[in-house]
Amino acid sequence: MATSSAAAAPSGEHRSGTVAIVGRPNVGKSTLLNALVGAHVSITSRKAQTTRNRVVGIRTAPGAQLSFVDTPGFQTRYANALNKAMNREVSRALADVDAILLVVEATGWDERDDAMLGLLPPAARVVLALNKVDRVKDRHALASLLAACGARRDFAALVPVSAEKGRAVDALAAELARCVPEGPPLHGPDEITDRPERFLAAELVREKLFRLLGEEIPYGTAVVVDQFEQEGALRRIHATVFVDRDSHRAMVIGARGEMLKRIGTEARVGMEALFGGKVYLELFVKVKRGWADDERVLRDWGFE
Ligand SMILES: Nc1nc2c(ncn2[C@@H]2O[C@H](COP(=O)(O)OP(=O)(O)OP(=O)(O)O)[C@@H](O)[C@H]2O)c(=O)[nH]1
Ligand SMILES: [Mg+2]
Repeated sequence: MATSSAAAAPSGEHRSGTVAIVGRPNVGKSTLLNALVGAHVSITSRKAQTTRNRVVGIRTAPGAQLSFVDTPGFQTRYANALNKAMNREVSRALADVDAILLVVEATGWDERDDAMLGLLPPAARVVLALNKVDRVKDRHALASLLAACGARRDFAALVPVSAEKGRAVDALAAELARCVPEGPPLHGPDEITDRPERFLAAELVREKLFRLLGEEIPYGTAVVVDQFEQEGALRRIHATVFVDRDSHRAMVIGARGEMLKRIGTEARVGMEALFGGKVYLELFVKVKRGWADDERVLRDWGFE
């Protein structure tokens, strides 16, 4: 076990592998993935359960290429079909990876972290990231948390990080690189995700719904891209926001359409930054009652 020391792979040796990022909701898994990759490939918000599908982000650095699988936060509180599909994504992501990055908050171990820890295969190589260390003022508390975490499992490394401030992210990547096998890079240096732009576009709309709407409504929304056309450097995208109730439709649209306009503008800015080209985005809002508990609809929308 080691705390954050940032040694690069020995010269001449290249490592390559897959790392699943897991943890309870809202600990900063997606923010950490984006910091590791250096691009906003996975959406984030201050609300729990933002991520719904696995998203792979690829980090290419001298000596190592790591494919990170971001996953939904593992939780046992809600049990509709969508939540069950989200937990299945977590279990699936744990199979066939070279290492696991378990994320907890540096402000303290939570009993909900135990549920996640219990799912990790006993033989897996697990690195523990204690994220949001920027919020910890008491160094002694952090030291005793590190000791307590070390007693819970034989972690390959324990690394206090701040995904948001970019603190110790390279050191964390170096620890993870040690956990994956030697091998050549499997992706080109410009490849940063396995997900198509169509998926990323829908996700960026969903991110703005999570960030801009109240506490309840985002959980009843889903986004489907109906049309995605590229004309030179311009992408023309039509997407539908599905909501669970009529009253939610009115909230998403807002007075004089102001809310929908803001969601559209912010999503478009995010897409233009990620895709590196101009985007024309048109959004529609439709009601589909009970979609989050409808297995058939969920399958149509890409949940397995
Ligand atoms: N202060 C602080 N906040 C952070 C840090 N990393 C993430 N956050 C915040 O924590 C919140 C949750 O971040 P996400 O990356 O969406 O968390 P997640 O674990 O992917 O959440 P789910 O997908 O919902 O499970 C956001 O408001 C982030 O800005 C950090 O290092 N420091
Ligand atoms: Mg997430």
